[in-house]
Amino acid sequence: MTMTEADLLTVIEADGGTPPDFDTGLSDAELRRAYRAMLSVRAFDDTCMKLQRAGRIGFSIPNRGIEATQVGAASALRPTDFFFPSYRDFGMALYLGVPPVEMMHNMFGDALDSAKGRQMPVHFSFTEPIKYFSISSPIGTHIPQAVGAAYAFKLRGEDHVSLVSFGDGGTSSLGFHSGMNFAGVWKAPVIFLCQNNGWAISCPSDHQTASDGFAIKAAAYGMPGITVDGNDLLAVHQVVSEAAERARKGEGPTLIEARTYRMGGHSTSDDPTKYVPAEELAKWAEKDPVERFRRYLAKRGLWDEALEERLQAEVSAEVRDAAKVAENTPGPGLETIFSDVYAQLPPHLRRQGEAAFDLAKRKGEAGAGDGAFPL
Ligand SMILES: Cc1ncc(C[n+]2csc(CCOP(=O)(O)OP(=O)(O)O)c2C)c(N)n1
Ligand SMILES: [Mg+2]
Repeated sequence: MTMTEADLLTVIEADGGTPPDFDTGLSDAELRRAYRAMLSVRAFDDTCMKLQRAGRIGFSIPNRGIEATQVGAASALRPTDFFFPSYRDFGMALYLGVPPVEMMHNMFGDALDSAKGRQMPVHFSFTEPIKYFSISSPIGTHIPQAVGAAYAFKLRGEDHVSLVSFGDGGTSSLGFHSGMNFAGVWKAPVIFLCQNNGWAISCPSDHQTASDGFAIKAAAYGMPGITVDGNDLLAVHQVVSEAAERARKGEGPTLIEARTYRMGGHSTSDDPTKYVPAEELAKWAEKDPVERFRRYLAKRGLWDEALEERLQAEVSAEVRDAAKVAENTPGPGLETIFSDVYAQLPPHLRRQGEAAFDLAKRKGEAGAGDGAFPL
């Protein structure tokens, strides 16, 4: 990709400074809340990695390095907007007030998981306090869903927007192209947030496309395309705010490419040391989004060591307690296999279910870890 760093929309300089008179659009309380949310992502992420390594959960997805994109985008929208996130978007939920324990119920797939244990870990879905659509494992299939929802807002005269988040690899999916095309034609109020984090599992992002980056693809679908520094929370906040404003005014969709970096493996099943060049990782570690935002807050007089200690203690305790609660919550009952599927269960399934429940009563249900996790 020939686009250079100088072409990126950036606000926070390396030393934490910003251009004179730059208006963040966020209050001091919101800026601190954004910082806390990024720390919360790290705590949640680290805890899930340890839980998986200890064999207490089956799977997780590292979020390290991309916190500013997630939180910057969430901070630009309203809780009434609709989110169609990727599996690597812990920060959107955490910034907008989803309690970590609700996310942990999904990680453990327990009886209080909103999907009743039918989804993989990191496949969150919430209706409160935000509209957070169930994560789709197949890459890109949620993109047309977000466009459909946005078109529905337009038809109903509602001023919500939908934000759909996906990776650099996601731009190679059919869902990306059909979603972008429909959104452009319908002028649907949707924001396409492509998180270019350098990798799609072990495929580097410059093997993903022959075009100069991903934002350029917007032109073919008749919408603006913007490339932003994804490790800069304020820059992401600014471009997502502008895209939301355009969408609410009826001016249609925007494609945003946030340049960031996955500072961990693809998932807990991956060993990135096999393919990520150590010097590349070290280069991006210098641009760590959390440290950069911390320097910004310190320059503004909104951060000090005491605050750091307090926030770190709060987020670690919150995540630790959440894991304890979820681990001690029983698994979903066997009968939930059939709940939420049919208004009226067909007789042949009822018979099969009764036979299975009877067998479980006589022999006992399968326990956690009886089957090897397939991924
Ligand atoms: C249709 C489809 N093909 C392949 C996969 C396997 N797969 C899971 S994640 C992934 C990489 C996606 O990369 P990207 O879109 O850049 O997102 P990232 O993981 O970097 O956040 C692939 C290929 C899948 N889930 N769905
Ligand atoms: Mg990627």
